[in-house]
Amino acid sequence: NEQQYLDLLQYVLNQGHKKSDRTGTGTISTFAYQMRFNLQESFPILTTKKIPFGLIKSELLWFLHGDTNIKYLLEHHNHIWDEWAFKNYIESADYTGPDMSDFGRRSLVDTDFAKEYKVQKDKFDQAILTDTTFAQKFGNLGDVYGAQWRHWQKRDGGFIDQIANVIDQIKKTPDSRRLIVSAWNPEDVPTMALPPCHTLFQFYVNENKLSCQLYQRSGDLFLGVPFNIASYALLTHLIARETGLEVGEFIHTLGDAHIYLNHLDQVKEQLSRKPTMGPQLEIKSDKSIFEIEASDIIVNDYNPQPAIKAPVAV
Ligand code: THF
Repeated sequence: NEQQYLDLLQYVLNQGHKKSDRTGTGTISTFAYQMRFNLQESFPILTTKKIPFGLIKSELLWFLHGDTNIKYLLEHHNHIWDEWAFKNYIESADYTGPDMSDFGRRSLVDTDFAKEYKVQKDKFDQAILTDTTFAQKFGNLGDVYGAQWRHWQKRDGGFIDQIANVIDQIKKTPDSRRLIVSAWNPEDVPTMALPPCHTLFQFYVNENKLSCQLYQRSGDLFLGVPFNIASYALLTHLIARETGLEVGEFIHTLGDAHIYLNHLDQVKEQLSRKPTMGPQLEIKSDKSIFEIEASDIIVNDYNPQPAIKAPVAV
């Protein structure tokens, strides 16, 4: 299972071409790649570096609740979406602190700036956590995943709950070829903090087993993709449990599959490691998919090698 991910890293190192990107960091990139993970065997969370599963759980539950405000994530000590909210804040008229433009790149090359950035960012996080009005104004990322999954806005003023609908369809018409959830809403893309990277997913039922394929338009192979694999594997488990099915496969299809140029040393370090046996997922609750809590979900026998730190491109 995990070897496929390592093969992808090696493939992009070998075949990737240099490509500039939105964030100005630069990448090596290839187009179109597919991996298949058998969810019956083990839970696909990497063992060649430590992946913080707690962050994956709180992010997925945040999506499933239809929440788009980083306040919930901060309450669960999850900071993976902070930068995008912080960016909206410093570009607004309400921000009066020191110049924070281009903070992602500057904090990597300028240690004084990095200190100041940390001060401003901690202040921002505290304000989100303690000031409800501030959180409503600046914690919201726009109509990102949670909004499209649970309340896709309709022309007539109503909304569509794609997750509830797809669960219902899997139960009633498991052979359907329309078991699809789309996060890509062309009308909303221009106003989103970040247009969805995981664009669309489809379920498939065979021999009482539920499989899921994700189409991801853009994949940050070192930081994001290991999260995305584990996250969609968990989602498949949760939907299977909700519909009374076993798990089948998770198929991950990538569009622009890239390694950021400032992740190359980390990738080489990871490729020097050997994967070990994957863990097993356990869900210790009979609460519904919308009520389940992070503490109900655990991975057993997860013995990863040490984490490998890398900066995230904003
Ligand atoms: N933007 C970019 N450039 N890459 C992404 O992977 C990405 N995401 C989400 C939105 N925008 C993105 C955010 N997901 C980490 C992991 C996932 C993220 C963002 C950041 C990260 O830094 N992971 C660290 C651990 C972090 C921690 O411990 O706090 C790691 O080592 O894995 C793709 O969905």
